[in-house]
Amino acid sequence: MITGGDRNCFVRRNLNRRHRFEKQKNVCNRRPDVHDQFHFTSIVGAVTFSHYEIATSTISGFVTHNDFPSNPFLTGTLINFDSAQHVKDYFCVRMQALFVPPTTGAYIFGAKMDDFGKVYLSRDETEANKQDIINAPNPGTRILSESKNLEAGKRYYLELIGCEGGVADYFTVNVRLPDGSLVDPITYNYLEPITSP
Ligand SMILES: [Ca+2]
Repeated sequence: MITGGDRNCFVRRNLNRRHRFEKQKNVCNRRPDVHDQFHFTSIVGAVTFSHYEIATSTISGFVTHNDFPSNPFLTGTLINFDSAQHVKDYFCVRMQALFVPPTTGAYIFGAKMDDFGKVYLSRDETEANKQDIINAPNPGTRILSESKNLEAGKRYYLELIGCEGGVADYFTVNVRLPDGSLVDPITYNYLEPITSP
């Protein structure tokens, strides 16, 4: 169903792979070239995802825009810290969740972003204490954070912001655990939802 006038539309889609069943609710200002690309799920994921129709070549152009952060073009939740690929050109995204370490030790975060973006980690579950740990000005390569000593079971606010210009687009965050294994992307079993948008 298409309704007009409300840009704060909430889209949640059920993508049941077994039955190839797809259900879509409450779609506002629907633009098929955008909405059909997102992997939203009826299972409420831990990652709050927001898409902004903002064309910019810098992060500062994104975070100082009038639509950021409270007026996204659409929002939804994702199971993993991984956006859709090849959505469209000229947009920005924000992904937020709480990272919960399974063990105490040293963690190294990584990101793959096209065109560019930043990853923030807080020392606790609040956004107010976030610091940027990854700044990726160019697409393609996996950019690593410094090693972070984290406590098992504690909640750490984790955020990605990024923007796409043209051609390919993807935004994903991964992590190397203290035992050396790589979780790419960070999956739902290491994440909890943020407590406030
Ligand atoms: Ca691109």
